[in-house]
Amino acid sequence: MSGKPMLYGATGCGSAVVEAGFILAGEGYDYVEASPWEPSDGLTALKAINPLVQVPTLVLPDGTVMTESVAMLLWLMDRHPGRLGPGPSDPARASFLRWLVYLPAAIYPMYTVRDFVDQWVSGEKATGELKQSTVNRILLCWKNMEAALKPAPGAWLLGTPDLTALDLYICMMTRWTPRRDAIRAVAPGIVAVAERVDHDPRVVDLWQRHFPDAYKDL
Ligand SMILES: N[C@@H](CCC(=O)N[C@@H](CS)C(=O)NCC(=O)O)C(=O)O
Repeated sequence: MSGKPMLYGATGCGSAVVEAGFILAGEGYDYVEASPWEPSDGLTALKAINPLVQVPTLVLPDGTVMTESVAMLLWLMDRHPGRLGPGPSDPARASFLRWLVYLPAAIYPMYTVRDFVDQWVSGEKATGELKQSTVNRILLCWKNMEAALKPAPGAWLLGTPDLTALDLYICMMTRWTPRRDAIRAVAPGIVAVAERVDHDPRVVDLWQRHFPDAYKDL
């Protein structure tokens, strides 16, 4: 053991935002690739610690297992006050928390359904309809967020001096189906912020590793 937290992740998956959080916080971590879609030693190890077999899963140096990307980001914020988002006394904190939870609570579960659609319904018609329904819901969620936040051009999502965990999440999640062009049609300001995060020098290599030009999700 290196004494660092061990992150179980997968290329192009939700673990990317946690890696970005570690980088922005300046905290070291070890990484195991454990794609839920491919047999591997990492996946076998993941199954032993997370019965839902989801990434990200984080094992802390004391052996504590964490699931839920937002919990990991908040854990990092606790350890690195002033990084990744407004602190408890900042007036922007309530809005930050609202949208920080909204992304994994309202949008991410749509991928739990669509990525393994055969677990929910069977038959070509039903699976096609359900997948389309998830896209409709994802777009509605982005549209609601855009209408509420009205992102200002050239700023981070909440107008904070530095980017926050919220900016990192939207950079990652707008890469997923139905992807940026479709999301831009309902949430142009959010996609503009995501594109700004793409080019942040602290995380540009990370995004390139997770989302190379050939990246395609399910
Ligand atoms: N609520 C979890 C969702 C994690 C999640 O759904 N991860 C996907 C990969 S992006 C996964 O592991 N899917 C496999 C499955 O749900 O069986 C979080 O925010 O971390």
